[in-house]
Amino acid sequence: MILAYIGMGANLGDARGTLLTAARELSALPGVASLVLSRFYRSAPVDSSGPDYVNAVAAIQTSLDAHALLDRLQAVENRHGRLRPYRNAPRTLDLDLLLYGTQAIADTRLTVPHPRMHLRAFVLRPLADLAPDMQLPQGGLPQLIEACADQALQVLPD
Ligand code: PH2
Ligand code: MG
Ligand code: MG
Repeated sequence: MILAYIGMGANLGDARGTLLTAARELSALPGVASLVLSRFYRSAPVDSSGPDYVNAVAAIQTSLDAHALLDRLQAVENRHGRLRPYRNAPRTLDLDLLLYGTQAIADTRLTVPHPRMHLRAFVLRPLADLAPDMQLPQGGLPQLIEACADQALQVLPD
């Protein structure tokens, strides 16, 4: 089994409800054994426009290989009405494979670790809920979070 981290985001529709439903769907996938969800965070869109985002991170144990997992994530996105009209367009659901064990993958479909995750507090803060001592290639989470431009994240109450 591999420990993988999934970045979850939405800024259209019932964003929080969609993330909760998507987390349940991920945990029910064949080849996914457990799922732990971070807190939920609200923040303004980064490099984008539209309503505020709700973001979270899920940690899963999986026997799926990275590309099969990516296929499943995209199928869940599509089931929630995800459209891709242009880069960083507002979206009903975004599921990004952030980390797949300790593997580094770079091909036409997938780059892991996610190439921008170390720059985004909306990823790092929920990630730190689950793995506060995690080291990324660029450094530890508290130090990376401090250096992020998107500091104004609001923790949503449970
Ligand atoms: N995702 C993006 C672009 N900008 N901003 C926030 N706050 N949260 C996101 O999830 C997000 C974003 C592209 O995936
Ligand atoms: Mg994304
Ligand atoms: Mg994405």
